[in-house]
Amino acid sequence: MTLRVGIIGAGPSGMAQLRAFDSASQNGADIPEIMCFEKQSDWGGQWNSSWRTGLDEHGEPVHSSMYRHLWSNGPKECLEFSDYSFDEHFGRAISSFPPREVLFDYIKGRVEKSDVRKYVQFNTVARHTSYNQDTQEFTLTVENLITGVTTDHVFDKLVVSSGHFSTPTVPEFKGIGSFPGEVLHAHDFRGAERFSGKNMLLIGASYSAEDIGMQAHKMGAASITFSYRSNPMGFDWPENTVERPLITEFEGKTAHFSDGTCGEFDAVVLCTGYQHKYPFLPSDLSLTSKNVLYPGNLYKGVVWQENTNLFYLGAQDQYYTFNMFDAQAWFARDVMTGAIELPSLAQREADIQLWLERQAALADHNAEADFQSDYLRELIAATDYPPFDLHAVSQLFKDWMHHKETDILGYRDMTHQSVVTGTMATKHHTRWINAMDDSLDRYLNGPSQDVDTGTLTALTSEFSAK
Ligand code: FAD
Ligand code: NA7
Repeated sequence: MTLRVGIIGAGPSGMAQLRAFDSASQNGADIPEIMCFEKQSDWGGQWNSSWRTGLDEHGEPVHSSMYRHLWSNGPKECLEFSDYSFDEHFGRAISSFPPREVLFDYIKGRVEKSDVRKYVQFNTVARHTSYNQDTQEFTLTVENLITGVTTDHVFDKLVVSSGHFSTPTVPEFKGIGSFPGEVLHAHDFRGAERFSGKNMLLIGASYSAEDIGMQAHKMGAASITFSYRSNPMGFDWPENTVERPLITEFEGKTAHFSDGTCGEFDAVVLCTGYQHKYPFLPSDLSLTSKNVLYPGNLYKGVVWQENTNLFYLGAQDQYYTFNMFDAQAWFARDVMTGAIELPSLAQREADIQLWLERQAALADHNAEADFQSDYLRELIAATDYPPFDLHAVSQLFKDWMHHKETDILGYRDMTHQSVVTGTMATKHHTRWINAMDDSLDRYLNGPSQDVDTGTLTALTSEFSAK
């Protein structure tokens, strides 16, 4: 009987799974019966961002946490597909840190070359899953969000690729309920323009805090204060930016910090991360984890330990992204088809423990990048995913982190070399701090295009600052 594969989510991870089967079929392999369910009306996951906050047009939680003026926060050379280069997609060299729409275009380009879109049911949300031990089958209930009709589908293998940066972690702080200004979580942040002239407080000390803080700076915020729980980010911030330890309480507009200092603020952004949340899975199949590089209970970070018919893609914290999802999808595919034979439960557990011990000993960000490179090395060695120089990518990560340390506002102006094609990125026509139009058109075609009056002010500042 033909293998029946269900995929939940058509973001970069789900798209990688579709591409993995597509690639095998091009090499002559039988393709399983595949059904992919995507609750949004298009694929791309986080990269298919929305202006909406809270609930979408169907009353479902808005998925994407991305926002206007989001530019890649790592070099594109660290995430390049090894079977579909940036050169192939754009037909020329581009810069190392493109904006969201450009990367969205890139990930769509690969899957649009094949006909895998036919496997995806859009506007369709996974609601419920059960597993029958006797028949070893999953029954997945999905709802068509346009018609409201639910249907059941039976699968031999189930791939969870629904992402884990959508359900915000929202801690409580004494007095925050009486704060008279705006309070929002990073998930609902859509752009910093309205924070021009404001005193901003950002709680958290990771990617979202750093980027939203510097977006606010770019858009003219009066001051930015970061509040950290564990460690400060420690970058060489612009003059209007400081880091303070955790808030003890709010009193009106005033926030008090644990070092005894305080400040008055106009708006608070909780950059306090996200929860793993799989409301369509029973608890015995549902991953519970913090945002870490190696969640427990997943063999090779992919195969559910107690039920090897279940696979998770992209469940890790991410240095690598698109190419890691590929490595995982190729691995999951080969386990599903039997091309990779799984070791015993005990051997798998021993393997997981080794990775967890190594994770616990990671000393710094450089070691974390090496750790994830080693993880990819193992996965890629097990499949026919085109290998690439992981040592070189690890070095790119380290260079990038060093650039951030030396110039937090300028690291996106640096250029890096592709390990897939050897192409050196071009210097972008506009420095990130001055780039006020993040569209694909402007990115590719530069400042020579016609300017409408609505964008004239912003563009003038771009030109004059170059
Ligand atoms: P997602 O992109 O989250 O996609 C999951 C998909 O599953 C979505 O399409 C969603 O609609 C769907 N889905 C969810 N639940 C259901 C359901 N019940 N039924 C049906 N469908 C469902 N990575 C980078 O490489 N560079 C960056 O600069 C970068 N910036 C980021 C900035 C932000 C603010 C965030 C949140 C993430 C960023 N990332 C970045 C990481 C990003 O998460 C990954 O690049 C990538 O999008 C993860 O892909 P995914 O498919 O695993 O998950
Ligand atoms: P991360 O990277 O998971 O970071 C979450 C941050 O929030 C981290 O600094 C946490 O501090 C902090 N946090 C969590 N809970 C609290 C409480 N209760 N109080 C104070 N601080 C808290 O999430 P991000 O949103 O920054 O990034 C996620 C992805 O989005 C990433 O892939 C980017 O590419 C974009 P900790 O250090 O744990 O003490």
